[in-house]
Amino acid sequence: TVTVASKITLSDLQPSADDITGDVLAGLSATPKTLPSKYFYDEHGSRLFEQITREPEYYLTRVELDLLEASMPSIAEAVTPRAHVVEYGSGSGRKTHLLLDGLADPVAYTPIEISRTALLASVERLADAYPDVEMLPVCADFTQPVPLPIPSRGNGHVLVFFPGSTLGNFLPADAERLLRSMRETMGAGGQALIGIDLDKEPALIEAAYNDAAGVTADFTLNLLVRLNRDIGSDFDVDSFAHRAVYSRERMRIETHLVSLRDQQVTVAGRQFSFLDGEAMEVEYSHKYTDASFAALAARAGLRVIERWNDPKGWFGLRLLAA
Ligand code: AVJ
Repeated sequence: TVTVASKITLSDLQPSADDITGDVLAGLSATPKTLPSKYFYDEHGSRLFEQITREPEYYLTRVELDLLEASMPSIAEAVTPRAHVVEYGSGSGRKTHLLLDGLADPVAYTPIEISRTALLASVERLADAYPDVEMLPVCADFTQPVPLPIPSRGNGHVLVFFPGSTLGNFLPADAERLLRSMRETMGAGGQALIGIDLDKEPALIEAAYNDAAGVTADFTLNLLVRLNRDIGSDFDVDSFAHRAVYSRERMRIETHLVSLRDQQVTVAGRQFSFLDGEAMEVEYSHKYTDASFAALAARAGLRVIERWNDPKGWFGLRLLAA
């Protein structure tokens, strides 16, 4: 544990460095080929995602912010007072502000984030705004159970905050595993507030992942740019195209990079052939119904104790307890 600035105590659980090359070689050897979406978020990718959230078609962030703001009084009533707020990911700050402003007397704030730079930047901003909230950032991988630092004002009840429908990026079995880890991190009497994008008219969902300005396409293709830079692969970025289609049956956006010609790609001295039209899987964004989310939570040993949906039923917040 190190004191980074007054009032900020970092727990550094040193997540093992990502083996990008290993993950990419494994993904390209699979049928169909896949690449992990977690590698979208280099510096440029994170900026492109922020830009996506401002595109007119990408309703998720706007609807969730409005829902959180409108529901905050009712959320504050349902959450056990004097919460130790534990956010999965460091967030853009706006949702965190709404939550910390609206809760009754939160004692501590712990973002859990794998990037130390993003983690420290976010708590340094928040420390000034919330002098009475102890900042206890943890550098770790939140898909594993995380031992939490104990606030100096006492071991309050934990409220895990996982907004943005980021859960939707995980395959159902992985989402279940993540929720199980969350249940352990929450501990006895803990709660979790989770944002989920809800199933709706496919055209609306597909538009959100195919914005007219092409920001989402740039975001997807940036994965190849960053791999070329960071692991020395030679993807010809102009010979791939972004494609995002909603599968009603699986209730998820399936994002692919489609090869625009027969071509070879070399990664770490190994060659991979792509056929013209071959689609490589790069991201899933699962959507939920009330029933499908409650069932997922139940498989992880969690119960939905309160729910809030926006007036159009596009996006939901769920309060879970063990
Ligand atoms: C940040 C994971 C919530 O899946 O909607 C946005 C990422 N991908 N557009 C999502 C994303 C394409 C986003 N999450």
